[in-house]
Amino acid sequence: MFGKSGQIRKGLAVVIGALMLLLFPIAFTSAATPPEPTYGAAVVDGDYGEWDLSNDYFADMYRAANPNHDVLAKLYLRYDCSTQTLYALVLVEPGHPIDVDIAADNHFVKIASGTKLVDGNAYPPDGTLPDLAWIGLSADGTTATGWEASASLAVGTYGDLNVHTDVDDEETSAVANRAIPLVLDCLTAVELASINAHPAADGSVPATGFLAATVFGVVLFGGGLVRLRRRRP
Ligand SMILES: [Ca+2]
Ligand SMILES: [Ca+2]
Ligand SMILES: [Ca+2]
Repeated sequence: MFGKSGQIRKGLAVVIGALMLLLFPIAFTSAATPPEPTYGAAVVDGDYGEWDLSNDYFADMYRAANPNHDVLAKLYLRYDCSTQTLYALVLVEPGHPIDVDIAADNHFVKIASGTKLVDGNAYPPDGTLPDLAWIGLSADGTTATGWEASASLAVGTYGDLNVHTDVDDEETSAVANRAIPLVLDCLTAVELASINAHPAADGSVPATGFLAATVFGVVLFGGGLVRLRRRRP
C-alpha cells in the first residue's frame, strides 16, 4: 500500500512539474514590462484579436499629453526581434472616438528626436512597412475606435517614444509629455525565447505546450498505474 501511494504521488509530481515548467516561463515572458514591450509579432489588419490587452499594455495616452489630464486612449506594444519591427496598438477610451478625418499625419508613432516611424498615411496596410490600419472604422470613414501599426525600428534604448493620435474633435491624445522610454533588448528576448521554444505571440504556442504537457503527464501517470496493477498479486 505504501509503495502504491508513493508511486501515485511520484506520478502526480511528474505531471505537475511538467505543467509548471511549460506554463511558468510563458507567463513571465509573454508580458510587456515597460520600458520593454512584449516580444512578438502582430498583424496590421484592423482586427486586434491577436493582442493581449493585459500583457501587451504599455502606456496611457493623455489629453494634451499631460499626465495630469484624462486618459483618452491606451497604448499596447510588441517588438519582433527577428525582423526588428515595432507593432503598436492604440485603443480609445469609451466616448472618445478617433478623429480619422483630420490630417493623416496626426496619428503616429515616432522617436521624438528622430523621424516619424509610421502615421495615418500608411493606411491602407499593404504588407510593406510601415503599415497602419483603423480599428472599428465608421461607415462614413470619419471615426474609429483605434488603430494598429507597424514600423521598422532598430534594437536599442530610446528615451523619447511618442505615440500620438487625435480623438473627439481635434483633441490630442498622446503618451506622457510626448516622450516615454522604450527599451528593445533582444539579447534577453532571444535567451528567454530559447527556453520557451517561442514567445506566445498569439496564444497558439502555449495551447500546444499545455496539450503536450498534459498528454505527456497522463501517459507517464497512466503507465505507472498500469505497472502497479500488473505487480499486484
Ligand atoms: Ca491585427
Ligand atoms: Ca473629425
Ligand atoms: Ca505599407
